[in-house]
Amino acid sequence: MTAVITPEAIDVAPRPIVPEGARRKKWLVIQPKSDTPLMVDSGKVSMPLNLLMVSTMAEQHFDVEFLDERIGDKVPEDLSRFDVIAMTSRTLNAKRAYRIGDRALAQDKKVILGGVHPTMLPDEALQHSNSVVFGEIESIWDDLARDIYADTMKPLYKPEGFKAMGEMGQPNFAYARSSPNSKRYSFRLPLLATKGCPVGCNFCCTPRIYGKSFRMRDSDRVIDELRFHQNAAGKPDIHISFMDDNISFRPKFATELFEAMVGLGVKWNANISMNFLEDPNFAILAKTAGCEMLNIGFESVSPDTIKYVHKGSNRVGRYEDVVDNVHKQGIAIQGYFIFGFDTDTPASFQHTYDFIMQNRIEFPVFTIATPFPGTPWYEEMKARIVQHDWNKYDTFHYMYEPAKIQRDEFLGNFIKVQREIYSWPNIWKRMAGRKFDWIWMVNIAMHYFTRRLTPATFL
Ligand code: B12
Ligand code: SF4
Repeated sequence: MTAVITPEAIDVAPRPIVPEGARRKKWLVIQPKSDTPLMVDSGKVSMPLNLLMVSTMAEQHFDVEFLDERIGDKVPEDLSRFDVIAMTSRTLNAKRAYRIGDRALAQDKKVILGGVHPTMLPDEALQHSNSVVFGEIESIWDDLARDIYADTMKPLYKPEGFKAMGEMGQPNFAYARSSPNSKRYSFRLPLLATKGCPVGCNFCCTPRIYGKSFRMRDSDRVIDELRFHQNAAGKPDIHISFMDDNISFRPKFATELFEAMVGLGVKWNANISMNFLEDPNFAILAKTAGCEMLNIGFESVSPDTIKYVHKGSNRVGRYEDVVDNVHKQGIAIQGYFIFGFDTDTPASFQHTYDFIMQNRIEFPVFTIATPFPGTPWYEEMKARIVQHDWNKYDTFHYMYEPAKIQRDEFLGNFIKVQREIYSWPNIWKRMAGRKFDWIWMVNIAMHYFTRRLTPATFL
């Protein structure tokens, strides 16, 4: 039997979000700084695209004030001007977000926590807030906004499904730019073309938040946003950091996007999984589209470790071809390397060193394997973790004793490999022939930073 849909059923008007005649409520949106002892938030920081998106959603129905503690903005002691305090949090700034949350609750404010850490541990986050948003705000927005006005906020907002990216608006950068401290933001503007990464590495939070989904914006909308930034800057050569988890997961989309970017004059960098770079044409196209650096998670040069972390997109046997394809186009590589998995041995440090030096990786980043709560790997490692202070979940702290390396040897080698890679002669060897630019400056800063490291730095 065919269901009959009456015109009345179609005409039912949705409940308005702001009740007629109601006062517009006021949000304070906060990017908390982290209290990690390392230099994660030092120097220039990138504009928090997540909170710009949150503020852009919120401004539809609320007045919004925005502040970023990382650049020196101060959270007022007295929060009486606000109705809602909305914060984002990763694990490394969760304690700070919770402290602010407690203070706001004590002043009878509504507190909303979102971002990776509250998504992973909503019960913990709820002890310091009224509501936790699982994943992205866009997919639950109408319910949350309506409930705030109706004073019926739920403890958890979890989307049934994800909203198409085409329906998401362009973030309003005025929130970040209006701060008197905005000069502490990097000149690289954050931009999003896709969301999700179905590769499924066991240490990564992304698959837990977005599952196997991978969504893309219309490439035309991305181009519009780039043009918007060019117009605002009054020049074509702006610098963009794509915040995508993995911009190339659908090569057809990435190809279409990069082709549309050719000739725009924008310089950019992006996270990319390396299997797409096995095809030399991909790097050629990326270069023509303005790419100056690719952020590649090599993670390890050991096939056993790659298998252990379920990183199906990395084939160790193809690493050198990938690097070669990228370097032939003059694109620099920020290469991520993780130490401390159970598959690692003391020799892993030497192997990694050899790979980096032989392939002249311009900007290697060394981190310590960190089981983030909510990931499948955290469950596996939980009983062995010796570090329980969230402030230290910044991927630079010692978390547990790896199966084949004892702690002091591990930390000694972790320092040694960094010092050697960033020694003057080795910087010179890796960078020779490259014109002096910001990647040189990073190497110089890393030289001095690595001289200061001691085992205690990582405990
Ligand atoms: C791009 C990126 C970076 C960039 C930019 C960071 C920045 N300024 O935002 C750079 C390279 C600088 C970076 C650095 C680091 N990163 Co990072 N990064 C990412 C990545 C790939 C995307 C983040 C992003 O901007 N996405 C786009 C925005 C629009 O989406 P979103 O962040 O998910 O925000 C949405 C929702 O979360 C929600 N939401 C967020 N906040 C709030 C708040 C409220 C109130 C509400 C309602 C909703 C809400 O709505 C938002 C809009 O849709 C994520 C992976 C991921 N998917 O989260 C890792 C990720 C966040 N990074 C991670 C890590 C570990 C780091 C580093 C520690 C790495 C390192 N050793 O240097 C540093 C820490 C820097 C710092 N001080 O925080 C981890 C964090 C894990 C954890 N549990 O904390 C992630 C999850 C990757 C992983 N390994 O799983 N990162
Ligand atoms: S490839 Fe990168 S973004 Fe994708 S699941 Fe693995 S670590 Fe996460």
